[in-house]
Amino acid sequence: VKSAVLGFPRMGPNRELKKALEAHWAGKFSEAELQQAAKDLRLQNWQLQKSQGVDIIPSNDFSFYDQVLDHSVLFNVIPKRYQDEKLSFMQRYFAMARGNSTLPSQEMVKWFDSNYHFMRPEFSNSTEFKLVGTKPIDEFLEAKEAHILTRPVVIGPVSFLYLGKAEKGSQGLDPISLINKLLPVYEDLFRKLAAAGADWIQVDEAILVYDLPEKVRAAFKPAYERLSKAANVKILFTTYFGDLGNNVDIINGLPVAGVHLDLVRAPGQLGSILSLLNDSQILSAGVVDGRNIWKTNFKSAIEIVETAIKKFGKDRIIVASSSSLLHTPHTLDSEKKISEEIKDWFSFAVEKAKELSIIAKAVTNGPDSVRSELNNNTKSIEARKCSKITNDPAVRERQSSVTQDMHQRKSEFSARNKEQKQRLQLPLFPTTTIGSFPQTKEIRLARNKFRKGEITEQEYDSFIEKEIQAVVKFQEEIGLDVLVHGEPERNDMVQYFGEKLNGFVFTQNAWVQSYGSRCVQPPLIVGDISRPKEMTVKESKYAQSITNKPMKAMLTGPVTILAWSFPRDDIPRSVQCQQLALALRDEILDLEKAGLKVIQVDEPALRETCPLRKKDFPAYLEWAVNAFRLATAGVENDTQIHSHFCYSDFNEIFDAIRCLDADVVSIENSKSDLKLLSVFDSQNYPACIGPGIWDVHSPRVALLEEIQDRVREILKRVPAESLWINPDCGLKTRNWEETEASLKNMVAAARSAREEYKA
Ligand code: THG
Ligand code: ZN
Repeated sequence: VKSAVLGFPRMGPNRELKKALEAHWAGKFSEAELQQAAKDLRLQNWQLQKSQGVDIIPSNDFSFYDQVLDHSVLFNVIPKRYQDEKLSFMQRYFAMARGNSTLPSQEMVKWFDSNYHFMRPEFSNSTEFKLVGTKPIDEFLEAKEAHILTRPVVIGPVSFLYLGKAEKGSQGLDPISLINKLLPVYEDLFRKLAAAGADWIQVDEAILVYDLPEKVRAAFKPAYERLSKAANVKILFTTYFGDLGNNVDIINGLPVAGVHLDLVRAPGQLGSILSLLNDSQILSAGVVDGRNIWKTNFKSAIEIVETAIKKFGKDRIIVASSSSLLHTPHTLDSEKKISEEIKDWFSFAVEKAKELSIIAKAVTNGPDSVRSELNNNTKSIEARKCSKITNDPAVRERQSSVTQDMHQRKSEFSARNKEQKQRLQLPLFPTTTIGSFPQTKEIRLARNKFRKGEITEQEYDSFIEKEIQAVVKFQEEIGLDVLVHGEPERNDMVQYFGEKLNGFVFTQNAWVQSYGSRCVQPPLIVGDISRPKEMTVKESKYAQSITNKPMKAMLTGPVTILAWSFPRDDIPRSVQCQQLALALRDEILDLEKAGLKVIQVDEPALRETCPLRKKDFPAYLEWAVNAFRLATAGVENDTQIHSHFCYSDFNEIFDAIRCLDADVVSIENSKSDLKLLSVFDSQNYPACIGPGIWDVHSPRVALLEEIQDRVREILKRVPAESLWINPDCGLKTRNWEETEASLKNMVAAARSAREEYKA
């Protein structure tokens, strides 16, 4: 029985790729230097996996930015706007990824239910599929030169088309209709890989975990009939992130040499697949979690693999990671501050590679061949189960006493609205921002110095106070109505809370790629969650004390903290979410007590955490919405609760957003041509809305006329008394110059709208 990894994190142990990319973009690192750094990292990753004993190592899992973008470029799926330019290959690639001085980037979207983002392919009627460059072949040969025979990874043709969209100007085009034009290029690629010496190709058709239109489902069989005959190379038809559900019938009779299944998220599908595969097909059993950081329970993993072996025999089973390990941090070795007791519960990418080889040995040569590894694993698993750290009776007791009315504000919106108006005395079309202000070099530097102990707590606190003073003064001067403190003390909107809550462990170097060169350090939830003390009150209270304008306190909501952390796998997410909600409820009541009249609780991850199948939405939305309500509903009527949503197609979850019962909802909207607003319009949304007035993700300054036009358009859809005016997201990644210019225009537009409206 062989072991296999489906993909490895590509940033490097110390985010070497991020650093190389950002140096290159800054003009400090040539393209040749960048290519060399990438080559070194690839080799290092292959050798690392080999040294852990992995038999089947992936290639073409590397990417300078995103693997889906790589495929678009490889197949010449390059929208016209990027073709007209006289750009080099790499310049065009990075223009598609992140835009350049004249071109915006392609659309970036969430990869299934993960915190990874991919660049959405754009197809048009004139898309001419052909191979551009030889990346998968080059990387295969590069590994071969180092005496490592890899299994190249490619995105399957059906997923590639389905995850894409029609290019502007080709509206009405259904990408899936292009399949017959696309397949010859896949055939070409497979032939070239075979000629280079590949015996297997991992073809990822991850969309099989979605509810798919019949047309898309029907595309698989004919496509794989063709591809299986294209070249003398075996296809591993690869799915992950969930259950195939009704799509399992696609596997039946599919002419591929092997199938990979995610048996971590959906162990129950093993039986049905075993009966579907024919006598020569191979099963790759994904038993080591690619989406979380927990040590694999060898006993249960081996049991699953043994079940498969019983039916298929050892030669036809591969032990694999459930998905690519892209979503896990590089290695546990870098963590020097986590206590040994807790560290023993984790396994990051390198350690998972080792686990795979141990499981493979155990089932190939019998458990005695790895006896001490198995015994140690049992000990770790038992220790975690029994640990005082994981179980906090006080938290459980509090959860058991949660009542229905704790989810309910004291009065309904219309009554609250009156009291809030009375107390806040805001003008028509109140202006505000989403919370964060530019995170300057100085801020990052001070935070780092404090972290390293190079400045004292007093020095750091007074630095933060000065930053808050400056931001408050700035907002007063330009005339915003509801102010924020700017969040200079926060690194990341989730990591920050993870570092302050009991039940979490945070890491020094456990970075995971979010998009391009950007990474996040998800905190690890290890035990029952509680709040040892106030988390944000000091800064918000201080900020309110230096202004007469209402100050808005800023929190991340329970669903989003959970979504962007590594959750526990021993209790349901709904239980963890409720624990977070209770901790936040206390924080919110403390903020209210401290005099904050407006409190924003952001839930940008509400949509992405949705289950992959529609049938599972209602159960999820119920606990998610309840968590938000439990966190926020304790306040008085005249305390105004805001929430913010971004990166999401939230029309689909509109009912859930309404059920949050927030007083003001701000939404990222500026890119979507106001389409999103129509749903608020058509549903008679009861509360206040702040549709994003300009796109903060672009360095462009929003012009006064543009904002004015937008406000007029919005006023056709949103009642005047419900409208707030704000940017579409936090300003953390912008610089001060852009921020000041855009905000001044925004305030001016609000003022002129008030005049126009009166007239
Ligand atoms: N926090 C977390 N997850 C997220 C977001 C977030 N997922 C969705 C979205 N926002 C992703 N966006 C970003 C934006 C910026 C960065 C990461 C994700 C970022 N990271 C720094 C970097 O890589 O340079 C981190 C380094 C640092 O803190 O110094 O800028 O907001 N959890
Ligand atoms: Zn946002």
